[in-house]
Amino acid sequence: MIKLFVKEGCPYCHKVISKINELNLKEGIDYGLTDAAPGTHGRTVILERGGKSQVPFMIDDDVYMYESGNIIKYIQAKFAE
Ligand SMILES: N[C@@H](CCC(=O)N[C@@H](CS)C(=O)NCC(=O)O)C(=O)O
Repeated sequence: MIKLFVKEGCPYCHKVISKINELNLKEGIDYGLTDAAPGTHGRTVILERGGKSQVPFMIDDDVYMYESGNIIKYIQAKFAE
C-alpha cells in the first residue's frame, strides 16, 4: 500500500489526492494518508526517510518520492490496467 504524507491546505497534496480519487483507489487498501503538518509524527517520518521537509511525500516499500507531478505519474503507472 502506498503511503502518502500530506497536510491540509496544500494545493500540491490536493492535486495528488484528486488523481487518486479519479482512479477510484481505495483508502486503507491501495493507499493510506498520513498528516504531515509541521510538528506531527508524519513530518518526522518525511525528514527521516526523504531528508527534506516537503509535502506531498510518498513511500511505496523502498521507493521514496517528493514532487506531486512525479507522484501522480508513479501512481498512474502502478495502477494502470
Ligand atoms: N514542487 C512541489 C511543491 C511542493 C510544495 O511546495 N509543498 C509545500 C506545501 S504546499 C511544502 O512542503 N512546504 C514546506 C512545508 O510545508 O514545510 C510539488 O509539486 O510537490
